[in-house]
Amino acid sequence: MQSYRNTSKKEKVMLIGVIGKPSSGKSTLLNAFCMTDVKMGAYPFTTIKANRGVAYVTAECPCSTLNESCSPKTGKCENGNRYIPVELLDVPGLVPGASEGKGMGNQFLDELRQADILIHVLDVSGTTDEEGNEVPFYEPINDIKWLNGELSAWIGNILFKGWDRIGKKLEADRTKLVEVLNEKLSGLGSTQVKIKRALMQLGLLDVNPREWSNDEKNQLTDVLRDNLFPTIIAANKIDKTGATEHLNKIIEEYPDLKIIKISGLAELTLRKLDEKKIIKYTPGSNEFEVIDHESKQVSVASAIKEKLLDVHGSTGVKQLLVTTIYDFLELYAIYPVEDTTHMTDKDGRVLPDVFLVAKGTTAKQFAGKIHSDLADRFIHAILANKNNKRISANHELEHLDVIKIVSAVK
Ligand SMILES: Nc1nc2c(ncn2[C@@H]2O[C@H](COP(=O)(O)OP(=O)(O)O)[C@@H](O)[C@H]2O)c(=O)[nH]1
Ligand SMILES: [Mg+2]
Repeated sequence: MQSYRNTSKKEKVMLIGVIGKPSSGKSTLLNAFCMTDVKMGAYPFTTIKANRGVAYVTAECPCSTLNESCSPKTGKCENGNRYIPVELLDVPGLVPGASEGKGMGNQFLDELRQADILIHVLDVSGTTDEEGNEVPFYEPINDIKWLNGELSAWIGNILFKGWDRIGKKLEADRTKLVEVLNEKLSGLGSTQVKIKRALMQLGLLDVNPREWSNDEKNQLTDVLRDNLFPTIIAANKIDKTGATEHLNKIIEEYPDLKIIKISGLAELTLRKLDEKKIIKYTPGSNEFEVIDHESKQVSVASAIKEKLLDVHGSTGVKQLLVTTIYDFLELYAIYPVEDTTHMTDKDGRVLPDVFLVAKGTTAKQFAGKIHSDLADRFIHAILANKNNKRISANHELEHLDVIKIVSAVK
């Protein structure tokens, strides 16, 4: 019997695509997200590539139950809070007509393929039109409608390309329906389960595909869009006059949307003032401490406090990330170790790794994420945070579990 010897395989970092019309505030939000008060680990300070950045979502660190501090390979641990990296992708150039090649067209849509989830940065101030031009009045709810329409059109173009020919083939052999549709959308992260679920939801599984109406085809692309590209709305520029009224209208019309109100600019400004040691600001907080009372910029921070923090409770930016990861994606933070007593890897490093995995992930599936063959040789696992309880392959892991996988010798 042998337990796994290392956890060095680089875990797949969650990728969040940040979309929205020009001037909605994508780059500002990305900058705010990716500014941290400590320069950390393996990642450079702000953006990795021109339009990519790393932000950190926090989780309780089990090291607080030990007498020793941990040594994270990525991120950091502060006051018992582990900072887990997630990647952000700023996707510019989305305008009405993008699915037909307008703006940056399909080039931008293609960038989205890699994203696990989308954040739609929506300018709820109502002062920029759909192309980002300043206007006296604009209804932000329109942006949700046309943007969803563009994503659907893009998916529909892929799905129904060459449909006449495919429809004929499928008519001859209907058992291939799910497989064929899945193949078409495999580049967008589809699975047969997702396709089948969408077809069942619309009652299309048993209908001859050649007889699907245009309405039914549109419904299918809409359902697939929501499945393949789950989206959370960041109602941005909430600091501006009139923004709350626009936001309320949106919530009334779309009560099921996931919306978080934010001010990316206020967050970026506070983080910059913190970096300059003018104030001490903790992201997510509704207040800050003034350090340099002489600085003229204190008045900028005070205005943000009065107009935003006191009214809305925070800038919303930290909450946006936390909600996206834990409530919306329902991810759990899992810590793999080798030695359950000391919670270390084979080199004696305390809690070096943490993985964000989907709720429902079993011990064996988790083993597969560490080493491709570890799942095959899986015998059982041990939960260091639960009195070394022994668990079997199908045991579903819980948030903050500390797990040792025990596997057969190769
Ligand atoms: N008042 C206010 N302005 C913002 C906010 N976020 C971004 N902006 C401004 O909106 C403009 C466009 O922002 P930018 O991040 O470049 O938008 P992008 O084109 O979506 O990347 C800039 O002038 C920003 O300062 C916000 O939360 N409040
Ligand atoms: Mg930009």
